[in-house]
Amino acid sequence: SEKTITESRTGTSFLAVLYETQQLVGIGIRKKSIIGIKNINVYAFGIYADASDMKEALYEKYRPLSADELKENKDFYGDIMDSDISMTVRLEIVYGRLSIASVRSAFEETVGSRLQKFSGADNKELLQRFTTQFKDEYKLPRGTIIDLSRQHGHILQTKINGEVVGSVQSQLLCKSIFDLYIGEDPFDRDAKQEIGHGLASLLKN
Ligand code: DAO
Ligand code: DAO
Ligand code: DAO
Repeated sequence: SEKTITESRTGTSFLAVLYETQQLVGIGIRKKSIIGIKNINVYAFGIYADASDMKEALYEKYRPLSADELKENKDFYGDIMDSDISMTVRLEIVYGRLSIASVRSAFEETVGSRLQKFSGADNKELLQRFTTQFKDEYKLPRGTIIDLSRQHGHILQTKINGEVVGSVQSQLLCKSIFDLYIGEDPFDRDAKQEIGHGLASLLKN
């Protein structure tokens, strides 16, 4: 059977390798605080990257730095987000009562703020055109797996439980998605450390 690694706080397991060439570099949790309830764990996430793409894009530039130095280097994360290295964020839903309305508003808030930050424009119309496709009757029960994969050419492909639900070609969108996990204000800071270490090791090994 295929090798998996378990996120201990949620008990979620992640495959060590995805799409044949992408290796798991770290796991984290997306939490959300709600008034009256404490922090809820919404989903666990795993970040995957292709080592040969990493080397091709960044080996020369970062040759002088050690893995430990890279992990603390802001440009290193920025270059990974800007590049078109094959990477995936796999989300596994752990919160059992997630409504589409809340996914829509979270998406507009979190991804929307990054689109704004990186482009200086609010892209509101574009975002809403996208999020209104999330129909209220869709269900995202506990255990649902969503893959957000960047493919060559800055194409972001979204899959739900293995089924492709859409592809968008946009460097800005890809960067905005990865920024949620490895940017300056990530959802899970400890996970970012682990992911940074994993990405640096892929480049150096
Ligand atoms: O359903 O009102 C609620 C509470 C849950 C809020 C969670 C929001 C975060 C959603 C992001 C999920 C993306 C798949
Ligand atoms: O955690 O705030 C966040 C945003 C994560 C991006 C989630 C994209 C989910 C797209 C799901 C479509 C559901 C119909
Ligand atoms: O590059 O011009 C641009 C802006 C892109 C914004 C697109 C928003 C669509 C959101 C798709 C999310 C897929 C998870």
